[in-house]
Amino acid sequence: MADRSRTLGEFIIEKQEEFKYSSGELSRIMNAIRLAAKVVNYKVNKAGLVDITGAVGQINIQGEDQQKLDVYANDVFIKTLTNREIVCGIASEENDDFITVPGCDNSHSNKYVLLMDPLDGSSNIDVNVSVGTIFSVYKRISPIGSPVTKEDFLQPGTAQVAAGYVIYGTSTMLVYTTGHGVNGFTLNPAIGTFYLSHPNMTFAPDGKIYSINEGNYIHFHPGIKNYIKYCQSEEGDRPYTSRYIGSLVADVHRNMIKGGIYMYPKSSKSEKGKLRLLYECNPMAFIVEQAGGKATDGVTRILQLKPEELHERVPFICGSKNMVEKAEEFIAAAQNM
Ligand code: AHM
Ligand code: MG
Repeated sequence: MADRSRTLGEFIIEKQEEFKYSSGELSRIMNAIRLAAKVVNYKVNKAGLVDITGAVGQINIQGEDQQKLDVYANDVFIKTLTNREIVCGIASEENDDFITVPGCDNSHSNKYVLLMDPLDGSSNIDVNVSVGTIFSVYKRISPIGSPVTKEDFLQPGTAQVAAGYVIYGTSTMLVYTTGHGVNGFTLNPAIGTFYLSHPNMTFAPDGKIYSINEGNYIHFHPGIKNYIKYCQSEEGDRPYTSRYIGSLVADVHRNMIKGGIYMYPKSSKSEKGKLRLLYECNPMAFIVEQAGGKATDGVTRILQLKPEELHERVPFICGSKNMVEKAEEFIAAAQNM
């Protein structure tokens, strides 16, 4: 049963007490994300009302510079985290290079770096479809008190300390894990408070939904084509139905609640798929695994991939365990042909 009386703020404090030697740093990061999410949510909800969806650099009617919402969200998350000096570095899908938080080499001794996609699926904003923020947190590997290095950000997903997403949908939710299961909080917009609405979220081992951009079918490799045909075939009374929003957070969130598989595989057009390992795949894979699901590039577990570049892309398949394993079987069979 959902415990609707518990707020996210209370939950963060309770969980901190469970970690024996916790310094409260991770709790402060979660609190900053909670705050930034509310600011972005406010703007996303107004997107249809004010002329904010224009291109960067355009001047609006008040003579102010217009900002695209993804740029706005990026600024909000970066400023919220840097002003509070609670991380030592940030890497964002919106920035070419990582950011060193001022003071991390002298005035503060923070140990975490944060990676994020501040507004994923932003091409959906103009048509009033759900978008999301995705984040993940790692402990730096370079010495505390020195400037952060690229290696702090290029850690495998297994090293994540926390990961989560915010979905700006029919209601706004913050879903996150610190490696002890997945919990979801829904924002009550009237009072600006997130409440624990989805405790212990889990992927059913089987599901009915497959989510993939079938417009790319002709470019898919045989294993994926065969898996799609398997899902569509009536043989064995297969129950599958297709749902694809084109917004990773929304597609995975729906599949986690209802059971299903999400796929952005490689294709002859893009051998590495589309999604970014560090900002999209690793955090979603951590959440999916913590909810009992599976996440793979088709062959290898996503969380075990060793990142080489900040913005690298990987094929991504995640969701209900048995469905992902079936897709992997088709991929392996086609490779051995
Ligand atoms: P973005 O980071 O530029 O927003 O792209 C990521 C998005 C995902 O949210 C979504 O699953 C995918 O791109 C959809 O891509 P496509 O339109 O090729 O199906
Ligand atoms: Mg993205």
